[in-house]
Amino acid sequence: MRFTMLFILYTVLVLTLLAVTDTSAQLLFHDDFENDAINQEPKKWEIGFAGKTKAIVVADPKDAGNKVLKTSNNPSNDSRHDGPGGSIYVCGDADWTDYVAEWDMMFPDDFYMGVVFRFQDGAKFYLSDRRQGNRPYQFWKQHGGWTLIGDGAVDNKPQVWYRAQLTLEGDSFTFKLKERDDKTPFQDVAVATEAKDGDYKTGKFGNYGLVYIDNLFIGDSVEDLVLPVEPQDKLSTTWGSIKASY
Ligand SMILES: [Ca+2]
Repeated sequence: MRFTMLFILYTVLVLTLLAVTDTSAQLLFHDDFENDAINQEPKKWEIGFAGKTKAIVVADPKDAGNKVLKTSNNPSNDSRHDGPGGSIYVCGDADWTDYVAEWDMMFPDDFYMGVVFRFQDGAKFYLSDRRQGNRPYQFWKQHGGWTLIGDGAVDNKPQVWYRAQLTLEGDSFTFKLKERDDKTPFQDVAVATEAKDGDYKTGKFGNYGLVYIDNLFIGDSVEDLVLPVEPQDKLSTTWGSIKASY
């Protein structure tokens, strides 16, 4: 009996360890900028395209107690990488392929701006951006020039916090946008923009032009977009509940 009990405990422990160390689905990146200093560059990001602008962490224009990323210190029309030569800041790994990203985003004014993905260098990446008119939302491919690969629409206006979702699955890209306070799950939100393109398989995630970004989660699937419990805590919690049940 004693042996059986020990065997069960051992089996549970091994299974728990396997679950904790399972890397098949995971949160790949998270940043809420709360550990960054105001007016400094974000610590978890790097410069992907070195232009004339600087991304800095600032107080949220809508909530002074919250820190957010302001991706350029220049006005929006002086922050694009082509033309004026704005910088692109990126996060993540060069070998990232498919993932789901969700983040808060606010547009300072009615101009071109958004995010880049599968970023390889200043002339090889995909762009997801809003266009002028507070409605068009598109996917572009940068290859030294620009090719429009997806045309869509979603109502949006400046100075409002939105929650965005970008899903990458092989050569298929999907973008959704809703107001941040809207509790509708993304699975019930209409697709704003879709595109298919197979040229760039890997790359980092970053900004395009001047946007405000906060609460960025990137993971293998929607289920992974939560902050993990520390493995040690998970293990001791499991052990505690096992011991308490005997
Ligand atoms: Ca924040």
